[in-house]
Amino acid sequence: MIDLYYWTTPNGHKITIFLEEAGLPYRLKPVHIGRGEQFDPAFLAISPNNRIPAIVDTEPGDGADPISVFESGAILVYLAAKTGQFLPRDTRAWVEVLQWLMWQMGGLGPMAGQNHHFSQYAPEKLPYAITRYVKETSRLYGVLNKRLADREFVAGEYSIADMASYPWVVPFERQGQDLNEFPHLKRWFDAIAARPAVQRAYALAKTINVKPTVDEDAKKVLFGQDAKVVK
Ligand SMILES: N[C@@H](CCC(=O)N[C@@H](CS)C(=O)NCC(=O)O)C(=O)O
Repeated sequence: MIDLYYWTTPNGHKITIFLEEAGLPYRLKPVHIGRGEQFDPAFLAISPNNRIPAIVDTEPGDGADPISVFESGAILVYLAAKTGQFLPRDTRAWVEVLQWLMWQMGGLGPMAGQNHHFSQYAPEKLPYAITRYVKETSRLYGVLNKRLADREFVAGEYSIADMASYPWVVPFERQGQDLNEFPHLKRWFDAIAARPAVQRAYALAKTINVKPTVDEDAKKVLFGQDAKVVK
């Protein structure tokens, strides 16, 4: 069984998409990050970076102790290895998927996250910061659009690279982006959105939370963290 420590955010959706696609049994363990549940010592023992998602695989297959994994990219790789799905074994196909997964983890996710922060949440409207991250998001959408011009999915067959990127494109309007400017990306986005497993993952999120995670109370919890929060 996979215990998924989860909230209804893009990095959380990546993992419910995988689990729904693979049909792997799992239990959701909601961690309300707007209320500070990510600082619970029991959660920090699993996820030392005080972020969701994290998983505990209670039956790792080797008969030994449960395995816990944090960082959404590492979780996707772990689950792909466990199930033999969505990450090919052949070296060339494997590295193709991994490099696009890392591109999402190091680029699209963090840049779109900063975009959300400065465009919507920062108490001051800082034009330099907003412009920087809206433009960087646009550049990254451009990279993905070009990549998708002559292929159906990001890297070979539908893979964990697609599952990682899709949830970060869902809030495109909040990121100041117009998908019509990126026709190949839009075609891919619509195809992923139509997948039954993806629809189940997003429907499941609605059973956990339908309110915006970042309300005024949550801002006090989420922003301005320093080393004290993990002591
Ligand atoms: N690189 C991490 C980022 C995870 C992350 O930023 N998670 C956010 C929600 S999407 C979170 O848990 N935030 C809690 C906090 O900021 O305290 C991953 O991909 O797993």
